[in-house]
Amino acid sequence: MPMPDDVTTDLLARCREAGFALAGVAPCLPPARPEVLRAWLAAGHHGEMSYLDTNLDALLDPNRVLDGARSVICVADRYHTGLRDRPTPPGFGRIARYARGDDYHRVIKRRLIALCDDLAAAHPDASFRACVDTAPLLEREHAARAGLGAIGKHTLLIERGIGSYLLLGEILTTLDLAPTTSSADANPCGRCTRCLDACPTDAITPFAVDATKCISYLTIEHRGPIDAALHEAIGDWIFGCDICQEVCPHNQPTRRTRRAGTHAAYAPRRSGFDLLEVLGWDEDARRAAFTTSALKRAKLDMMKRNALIAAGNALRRADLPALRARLEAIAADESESDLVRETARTVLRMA
Ligand code: B12
Ligand code: SF4
Ligand code: SF4
Repeated sequence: MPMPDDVTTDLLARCREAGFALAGVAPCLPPARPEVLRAWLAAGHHGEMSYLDTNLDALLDPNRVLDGARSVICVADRYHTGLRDRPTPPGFGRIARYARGDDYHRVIKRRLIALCDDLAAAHPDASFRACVDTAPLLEREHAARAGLGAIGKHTLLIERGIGSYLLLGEILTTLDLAPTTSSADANPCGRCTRCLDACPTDAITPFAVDATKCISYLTIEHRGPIDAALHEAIGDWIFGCDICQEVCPHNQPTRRTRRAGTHAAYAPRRSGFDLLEVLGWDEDARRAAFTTSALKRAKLDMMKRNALIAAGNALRRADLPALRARLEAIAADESESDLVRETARTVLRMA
């Protein structure tokens, strides 16, 4: 027997007080399409993200994430209104919008833990686990089941009137809460294929992304050299990519989306970096530039690799002697890592 509706109503009010743009409750169920997940992994579309493979049992059974879990309290922060970036000068590298303000893992987790503490005081026999991103949980599917939005062809959760610039978090609990209305069966796309057409690396097939082709994966997760055939498609992105979201009709700014607002913690500090600055970083400079930001996931040599690729793309479009000279110096610098030096040489051969 689920708990009375007013427990859920009170909980959702607390989520809103905690500043979440969206909140809902779903029954804690295994994925509806386990065969899709298995096939995605079997095809190697997760690349080096081996944690997805090694945690397959937990992805297929959320009870392995929290023993006896009956419900998932799902929340979302909105981090961007959809306004376009101002044009940037050649030699500038862009970062994805979710990483332009404070690190969402910390911003969301902190508030979820406070909610867990409140809930544990009111329900001492129940268990709670706060999750943001890193737990083996198909977050978008739980969020759709809790009515926070529906999954688009680019695989991201979209809420009508707000869009997909959302970051998700959950509380798994042994409480049997009354669920909110699911939106898991809604199709937000119809016949639209804009994200598939715009993805520069053809990483998207409807409702699936081959991570090994995705610029987000290549620039943030992949640690080795990036296939030269993909360099040009990476354009000026040096951390993540927003193209499939930029083109989505649900993310185009309207009076309603602008009114919906975003959480203050994600107010952008910058939209990217001058490539010469990144190429001159040492570890201390990287750390200083990345404080409290989700950017810290990329190691120094990965950031330099990404900046070199973006520099190569800039050099093909504009005459930038200082940038070219820097690339030549890096290619000859024995103190740089093999990854950085080799990327500089590859880029110069193509520029
Ligand atoms: C691994 C990962 C990635 C990988 C792989 C992306 C992917 N699409 O899976 C990479 C590094 C590429 C990536 C990139 C990004 N990510 Co990411 N990522 C994750 C992570 C950690 C796990 C995702 C996962 O399990 N993938 C495995 C695949 C197989 O899962 P799936 O696509 O959901 O597969 C299911 C569906 O395909 C479904 N399905 C199959 N057929 C059909 C048919 C229909 C009709 C429907 C509806 C569903 C459906 O069934 C499958 C099996 O259950 C989640 C956090 C989490 N724990 O969930 C964040 C997460 C998905 N990422 C997020 C973000 C913000 C991004 C980026 C936008 C960041 C950026 N700007 O660079 C990009 C977007 C790229 C994109 N288009 O996906 C957010 C998304 C928020 C949202 N609005 O949905 C999440 C939820 C993190 C968070 N806590 O907020 N990410
Ligand atoms: S994030 Fe960029 S590369 Fe990845 S699927 Fe979207 S458009 Fe393609
Ligand atoms: S761009 Fe079109 S197809 Fe892609 S997610 Fe948005 S609505 Fe769906």
